[in-house]
Amino acid sequence: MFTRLPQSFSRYLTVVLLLVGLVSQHSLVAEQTGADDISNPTRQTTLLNSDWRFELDGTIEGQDPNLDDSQWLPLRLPHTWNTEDSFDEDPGYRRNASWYRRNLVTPENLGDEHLYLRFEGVNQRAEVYVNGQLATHHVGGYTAFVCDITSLLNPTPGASNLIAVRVDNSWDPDVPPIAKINFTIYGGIYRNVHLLRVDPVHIAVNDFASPGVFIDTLLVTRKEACVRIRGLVENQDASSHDCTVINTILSPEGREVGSARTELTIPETGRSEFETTVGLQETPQLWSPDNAVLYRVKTEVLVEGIVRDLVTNDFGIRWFHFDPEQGFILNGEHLYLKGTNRHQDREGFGNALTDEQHREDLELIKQMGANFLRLGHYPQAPAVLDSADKLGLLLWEEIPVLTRISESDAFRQNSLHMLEEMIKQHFNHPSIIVWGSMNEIFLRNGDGTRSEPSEAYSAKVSKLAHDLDARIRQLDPGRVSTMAFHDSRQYDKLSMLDIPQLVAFNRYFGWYGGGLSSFGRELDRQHQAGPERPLFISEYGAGSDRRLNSIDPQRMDFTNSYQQAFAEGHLRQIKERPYLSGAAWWNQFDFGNPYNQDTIPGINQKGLMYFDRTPKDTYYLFQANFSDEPVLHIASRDWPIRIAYPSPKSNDSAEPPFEHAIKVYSNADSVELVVNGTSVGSRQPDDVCAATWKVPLQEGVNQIAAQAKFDEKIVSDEMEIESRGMPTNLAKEGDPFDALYVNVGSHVEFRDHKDHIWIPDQSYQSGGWGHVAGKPRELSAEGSRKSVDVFNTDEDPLYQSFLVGINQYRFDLPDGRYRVTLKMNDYENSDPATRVFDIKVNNEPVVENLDLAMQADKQTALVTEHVVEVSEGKGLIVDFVPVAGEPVLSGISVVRETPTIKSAGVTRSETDR
Ligand code: GCB
Repeated sequence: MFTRLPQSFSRYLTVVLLLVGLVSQHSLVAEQTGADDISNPTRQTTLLNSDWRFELDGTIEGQDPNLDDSQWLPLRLPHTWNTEDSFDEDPGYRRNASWYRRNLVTPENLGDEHLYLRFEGVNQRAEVYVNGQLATHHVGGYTAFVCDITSLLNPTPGASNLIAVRVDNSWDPDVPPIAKINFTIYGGIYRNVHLLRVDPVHIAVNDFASPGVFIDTLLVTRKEACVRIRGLVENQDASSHDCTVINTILSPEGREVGSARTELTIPETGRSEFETTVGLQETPQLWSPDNAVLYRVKTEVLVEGIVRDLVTNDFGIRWFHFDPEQGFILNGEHLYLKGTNRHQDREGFGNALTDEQHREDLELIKQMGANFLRLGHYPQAPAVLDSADKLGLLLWEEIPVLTRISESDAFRQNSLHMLEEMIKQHFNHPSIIVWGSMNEIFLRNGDGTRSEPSEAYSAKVSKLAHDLDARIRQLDPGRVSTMAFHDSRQYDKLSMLDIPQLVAFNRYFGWYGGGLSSFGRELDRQHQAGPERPLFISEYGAGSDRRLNSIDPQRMDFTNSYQQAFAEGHLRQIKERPYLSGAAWWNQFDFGNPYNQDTIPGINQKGLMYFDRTPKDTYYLFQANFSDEPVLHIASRDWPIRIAYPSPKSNDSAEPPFEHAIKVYSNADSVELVVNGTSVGSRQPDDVCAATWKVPLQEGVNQIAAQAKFDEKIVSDEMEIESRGMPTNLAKEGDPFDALYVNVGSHVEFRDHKDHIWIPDQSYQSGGWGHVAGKPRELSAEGSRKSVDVFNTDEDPLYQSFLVGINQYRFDLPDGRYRVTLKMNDYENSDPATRVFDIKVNNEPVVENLDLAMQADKQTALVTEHVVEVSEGKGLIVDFVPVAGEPVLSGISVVRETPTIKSAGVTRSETDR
């Protein structure tokens, strides 16, 4: 006969048997995960990501168990319904409610144990129902929440229970973020869901969804550490319990290096706190980006000698502070914070990333050599925090209170609640050093406009800023509070720079406004104005598009060339200012940005990596500056086709060949460049690790190689760069013309999907080509040079610049048959008869009374094509004759209909059509 074992002990036995593979798991533990691994005999954590069904229509009674959901979409979490619509041409994206449902089987032997659901993140309002009854609701899309579902379950073992979750990402003035903000609020259950099974006496799981145990180091030196462990134990039994809490500290190698016992009485259906300090019985192994060692606290709760709950929590031992003159000091040593920012979304997935994808992102950042990451603008997934701890990335985490606030009390309460959730949930992560409470809060006024805020509104903002900051300091005095300030007088007026412990600036000199070199001057001014304030740059950045380049890059042109120049200029100015604690580029990855269009609709393109995580050349600039590993990269992956421009004075393509600038990013002492097998010399990279050669390239494909020696190791990089000649004298004999593509009204080269390069515009010169009259313009939103979406095309950048009031476009072509393509869009009108013009080709009317608003709506691409015979050496003349308003033109291409043998234009002509 077996005697009946105490319940917890029998669970312990089951787990041991599972480990040696003697019994099979029942269905609930099919997706076992979690930090509570093999050493945990008491609680079970099960991933509940599979077998959900989804219904877009949130107006139905989705919680009703009698509702048939067999036609709902089966899916696996994480999930969002906004992967596509934030990027299409319809303005906006779906912000509404939807339903998710899943079945949950009542486990065998549940006894008096409790079942909780834990949601890592639901954007942004959630109502959770079990068997038709509301179990909980939660607001805020970026923090976890937990609910006890035990009493709502059908208690019969094996019974089905319906879990239904209504998720709503509608705009809600009471839930931060509220403004028309610059990132997508993807709706859905977009992070993991877990089921927890715990003894009635357990470490609290729903104390702001925290781990229930809070670990910090009250005293740390190189020689010793004193660890404080606090926690909350919950008793769901109807009788009180005397229990013992045993905290054991395990070294990174798993050795026991300290422990403490605390006796506790917990009232019936109540909670009790414990707090203990443990001196480490070894010289502490300090956590840092170079040595990300994690200690572990094992917390056991025993009643009458039997373990009723056990949890483990990792932590790190380190100390730090920010100094106004010396910057950031970690474990007594200066550490410059080499930083970047991260939004969590990714191409094709929206915000619904798997843990593996989150980890990949953090690894990419670590490989770049960064040691600091700002999680802008919201708390991120547990996988992110865990990876940062393990990889050694210092973190700034913040709540999404940005751009503006709502004046309602609910907004204020929700902000404070989110802050507490964030801090309590992530308290034990050694990676976190800074808590952020607000970002650019005066970017817009309370009503969403950019006008001067009222005094009443300003006072509310200031009050909330003070309250959030005070709450940070109260909840976590071991870390530092911060806010990100943009360029606004309001902060000075309200003395807001004196609120946080770390003052951080978002500055975009050389992008949204101001000159590149003003950046450093502004920092010096701030440093002088508040010499007692430690300073950090929380954002600086410029956007780029792999299709755009220029030999004359300019502010906000989205060329790779400008992004590189901008980043180099900033890195230089940052390096020159040792009082700065560090700086974080905005942003590591391109991200979803539904309102402010750059050159790709719906995407903020300031990433060092594209939305799909392909690195831009600029990624390697940062890697060369940040990393201690050898870095060598020919910075032209996004500019593989170069145009050999003739000298502007020349009317003759026999001029000396155009010299192309080839840049290499490297942290080597010296780099050698080899072009088509011949060395063009060695160079020492400059103060920001860039070395540039001017080299003539041969027409067609060139082999470019760079190599450098790192100690005894030779590192090399190579790529092909194609050079395409561009004759000035189009009709010149022996240099027959094939095709020309012109990005009208722009100084930028645009590479289309067939690799045609739409070259910068110019005014007409005899023997050559160009426009006659017209004012260059760019599509812009809100008075800045930011672009706006052009519909019916994915060649937005081509249409975003144009000539207004153009009279004529001329090409002095040799005789032959050509296809002429014109690209246009009306950038300002949707009313008929406001912009009407005729188009004539060599005096023949080809389009009459072209009313752009009638043919295509405002900001919609319109293409016309015409085949024309050029004869008698007269060349090609396209006239734009105004009937009403001014004619506009965005792009023009001329392609010879019968390809010549030699390709002399700027394209491989026969692939054109
Ligand atoms: C900022 C904001 C950030 C934007 C960024 C930009 O200052 O804090 O949310 O995405 O500028 O790219 O405009």
